[in-house]
Amino acid sequence: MRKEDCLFCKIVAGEIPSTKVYEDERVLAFEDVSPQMPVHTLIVPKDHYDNIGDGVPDEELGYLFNTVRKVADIKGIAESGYRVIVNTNNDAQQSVHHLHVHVLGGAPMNSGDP
Ligand code: IU
Repeated sequence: MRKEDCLFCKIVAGEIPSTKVYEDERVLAFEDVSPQMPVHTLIVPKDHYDNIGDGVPDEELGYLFNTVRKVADIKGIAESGYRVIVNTNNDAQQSVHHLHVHVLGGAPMNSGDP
């Protein structure tokens, strides 16, 4: 289900353009507009959840996280490695309140990197 005035719902609907990495009936992966690493892709469920604590069904979460592997393959970082981040609420500085997974990689990371 969609939420009014949600940026990522608008991206899912194609109302705001994005650089698509992967899409199927349940999820969309697109390039982060402000990449923190050479590879920085976001994966969102097409249905709206504010964050990981928003009653996301197990099956939805499983599907979302299995998409990480597909994105890593597409972006060519499956072997070299990558970091997966899900910022949740204020202390984590979640800025877009539509559940999303950051997939970061493409270069060696230190502990202070994103
Ligand atoms: P966060 O986990 O909520 O902090 O991450 C939101 C991300 O969404 C952040 O990395 C932004 O660069 C990214 N983003 C985007 O890709 N397109 C946009 O129009 C906006 C934010 I606003």
